[in-house]
Amino acid sequence: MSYKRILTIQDISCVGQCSLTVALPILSACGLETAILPSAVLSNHTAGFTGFTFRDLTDDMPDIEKQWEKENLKFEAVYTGYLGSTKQIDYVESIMKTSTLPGALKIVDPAMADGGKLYPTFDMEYVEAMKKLVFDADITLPNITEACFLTGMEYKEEYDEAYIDELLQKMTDAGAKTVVLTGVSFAKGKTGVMVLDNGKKEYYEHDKIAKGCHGTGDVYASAFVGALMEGKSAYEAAKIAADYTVMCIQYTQGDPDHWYGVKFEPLLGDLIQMIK
Ligand code: PXL
Repeated sequence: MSYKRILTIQDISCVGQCSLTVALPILSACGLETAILPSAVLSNHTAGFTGFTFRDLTDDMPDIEKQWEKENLKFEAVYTGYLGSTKQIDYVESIMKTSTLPGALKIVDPAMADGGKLYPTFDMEYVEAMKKLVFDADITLPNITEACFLTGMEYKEEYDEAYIDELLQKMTDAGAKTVVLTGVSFAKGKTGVMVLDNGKKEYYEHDKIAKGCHGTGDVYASAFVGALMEGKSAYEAAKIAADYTVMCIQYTQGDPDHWYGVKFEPLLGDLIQMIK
């Protein structure tokens, strides 16, 4: 079995089962040496708690990058999620150049919006900066809201396949390579993922279990990256990640105290089985 070293850059939400507290265990369970670069430290995520603390770690990044350069530390892939600031995006772009091995994969989850709205810490300046990162990446995993912000297309709750095709076309025109568009639903009670890879479009549909479960975007993206790095194609990885995320939502459902994230840890063994 290959043993790969990946870097993931996203926030530490101390409580809330999202970003690094999800990515690190999932990527490690998939067999990857996982280095982390925290973009910010929050007391908890920003969706649904009464407030949150936020320590931006942007200014630490250039020194971390210099130190890694001095040690000649290089990664076979970089996977980014929720970032701390607009300025940070420039630093992340630089790290993607200086800290990668030749042929390293750049995987960008824009992680900035959902349900037609930006998350509370972001504005349009951030969206503009994020465009560079997304359209320069090898693979990006936006949800429909994020793809709309990135392309300027109108966000719709109800749509048909022509709308999704236009969204994918606009992403491609702007420079996107492989696009894994999440939360694409054509039928009541169903949702799925549309994968555009090497000009080929494939859709994987599954049951829609609950509305807007927190942290599932990060569970999905992390499982996708884990499966991809273990040699699956983008479509296979998208399917595995969808099946795993659905299992996690099902496992969490019915526990009203667990509204802030999904119980993904007890099902890591199932994810590993799906990948092997
Ligand atoms: O899951 C995305 C995410 C990551 N990090 C923080 C968030 C969110 C979503 O709200 O608030 C801090």
